[in-house]
Amino acid sequence: MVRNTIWIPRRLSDATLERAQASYECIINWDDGLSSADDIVEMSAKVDGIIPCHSELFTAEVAERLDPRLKIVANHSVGVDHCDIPALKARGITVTNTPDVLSDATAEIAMLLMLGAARRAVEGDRLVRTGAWDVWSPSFMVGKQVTGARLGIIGMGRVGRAFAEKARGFGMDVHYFNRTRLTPEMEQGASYHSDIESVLSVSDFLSLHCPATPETIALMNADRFALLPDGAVVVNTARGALVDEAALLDALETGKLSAAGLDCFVTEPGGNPAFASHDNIFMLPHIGSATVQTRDAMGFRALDNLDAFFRNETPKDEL
Ligand code: 8YV
Repeated sequence: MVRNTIWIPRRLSDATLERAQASYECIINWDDGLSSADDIVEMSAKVDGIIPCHSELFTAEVAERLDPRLKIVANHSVGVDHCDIPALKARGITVTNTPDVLSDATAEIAMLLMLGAARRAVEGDRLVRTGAWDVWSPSFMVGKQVTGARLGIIGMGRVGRAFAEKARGFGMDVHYFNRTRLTPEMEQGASYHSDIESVLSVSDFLSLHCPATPETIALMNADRFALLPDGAVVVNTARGALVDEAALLDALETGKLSAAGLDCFVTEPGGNPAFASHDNIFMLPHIGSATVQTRDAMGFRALDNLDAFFRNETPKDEL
């Protein structure tokens, strides 16, 4: 039987690559470097499917130029803002993602960022690491406590709900905004707010968990930061584009916000150099889903989608 050929443009987990090679002719980018629009177009003539990460950009311009051989873009990500889905569909290309399997890992990183930002992890780590820790006092490095505080979540999808569950374990009072209200079973006691402004007004801590779409770009702008309680902490593990980074810096510099925890940035890789001098910004390089278990699960979910597609079935995660 002729095996389908797929392109894997990033170094996915070993288990994923092993399974992929058992089922497909694989072209693997062992170097793990980024692919340009021209690279993607060139590869599309050689393969039936691609498993890209969020780092491979399938813009409308790329979609237009893709070779008709390419039939499926089986993303190794839950976010699909790197894909122009209508443009890909217009070319008859099936697009899938990997929901569910990364929710806990991403929620863990949100928790790490929230605690690290609230308890001044950057500053404390530097003090000890550099040998500059030469004093202790009860008024030293005092932070903000999460236990009993109000947590606002924008976007109560799978990751938002996983984070809410973990936050309840810390005794937080969970509030949320979502386009539609959840069922009581899914709410688990969280208070629903029908508009973003209302949830902001009660968010001692705010965590963003919505996708980047034209409607959510710069969702957190100067006007919205102003609505948060004084000294709020903002956490973003979703997409950098949700935050107006200049407005965030402003809010930190005026003391409106006490701290921020960020795993994603408008510019990636790289981040925002203007953040570097602010010890009250706890930053990670987009590693929300980077655990062994979750990387395997993401790779397997993308392969499940490919396998279904090539069996002429509808992939579970077709968008
Ligand atoms: C991934 C992500 O690290 O799934 C997403 O949307 O942003 C991250 O979990 C990345 O996309 C891997 O491809």
